[in-house]
Amino acid sequence: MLTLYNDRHALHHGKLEMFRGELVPCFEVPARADFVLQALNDRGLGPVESPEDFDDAAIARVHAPRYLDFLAHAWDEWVALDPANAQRDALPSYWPIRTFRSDVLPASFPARMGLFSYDAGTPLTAGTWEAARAGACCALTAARRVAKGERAAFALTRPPGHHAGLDFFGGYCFLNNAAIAAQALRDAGVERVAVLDIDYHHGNGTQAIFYERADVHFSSVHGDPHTEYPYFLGHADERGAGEGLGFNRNLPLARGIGFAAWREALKEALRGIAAFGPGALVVSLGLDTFAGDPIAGFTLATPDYLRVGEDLADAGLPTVFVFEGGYAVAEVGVNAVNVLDGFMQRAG
Ligand code: Q9C
Ligand code: ZN
Repeated sequence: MLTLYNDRHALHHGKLEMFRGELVPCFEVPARADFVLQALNDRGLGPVESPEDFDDAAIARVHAPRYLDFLAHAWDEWVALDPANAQRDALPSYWPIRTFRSDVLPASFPARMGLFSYDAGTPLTAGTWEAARAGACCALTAARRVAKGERAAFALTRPPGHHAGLDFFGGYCFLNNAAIAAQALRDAGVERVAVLDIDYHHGNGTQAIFYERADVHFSSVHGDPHTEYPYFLGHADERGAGEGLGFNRNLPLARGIGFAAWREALKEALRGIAAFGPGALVVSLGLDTFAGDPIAGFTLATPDYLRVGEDLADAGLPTVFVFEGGYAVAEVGVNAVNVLDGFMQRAG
């Protein structure tokens, strides 16, 4: 399978995230993508190519201008607060929750960190903008190649994207690569695009971006938000709104379930996607459904990912894969490549 590899991903390298009252080492580390690239090479599942460059307009099809402007300058503003900040990552501490205003842009940088985020687990670092921007270009290149007739393409990039919304970061995500790819497919003339999110965590950002639209269907199989991150979105009764009513589908599953139950939910999601009749599919490929994942709760095993790839190929759609979560670092490469390998073997 054609892979587009963002070789600038390691410019985003968070040190610490807030977890249960203390700062702990980040789970979302550069080695994750390195292991996937290694596994691709080991399997001989090439070619691996460099992304093309795109201007900000393609990214601004999904994200708000004031948010992109904030991200582009955030690190410089952080260091301007205190030169010693160059040695530590920026994390938010103040959020405009219900009853506060979010229409007035604060002059204070810490206030804007909160305005444009929703958790304290997503450090912003010196190279975050460059890495994330190159990641969006990676997803855009994958979408362009699929729009031009490639059966499938894999955007291998980090930081991940599916928790990032129109104007917020969180869940280790800054730019929503899957949403950017889906919008690019629409803009290339594909009338209906489906996004299927199989990361352990609900893709709240992607859902929100397309929630009122009938041209992009979003389906997600994930840990039940009653107990699992991101907690405040991803319930089964979220079906879309306005023109988008009926084009959003959540299949939350209890923590601890195994592959058989998970696969039934995947097949149910694929039936809904088939009924939608899309011209292309974007897969938010999280591998944190793996039994060994340190921050998630499903129990998929490494060979199961071959079956996942086969099921996705059976949808018969031009497909863009976008790398999302998966924190069992030593296994994430083989698990990801099993999906892609299973897909290509089935697709022929
Ligand atoms: N200390 C993605 O998989 N924190 N994001 C959970 C762990 C947030 C996951 C608690 C998890 C975000 C792309
Ligand atoms: Zn995840």
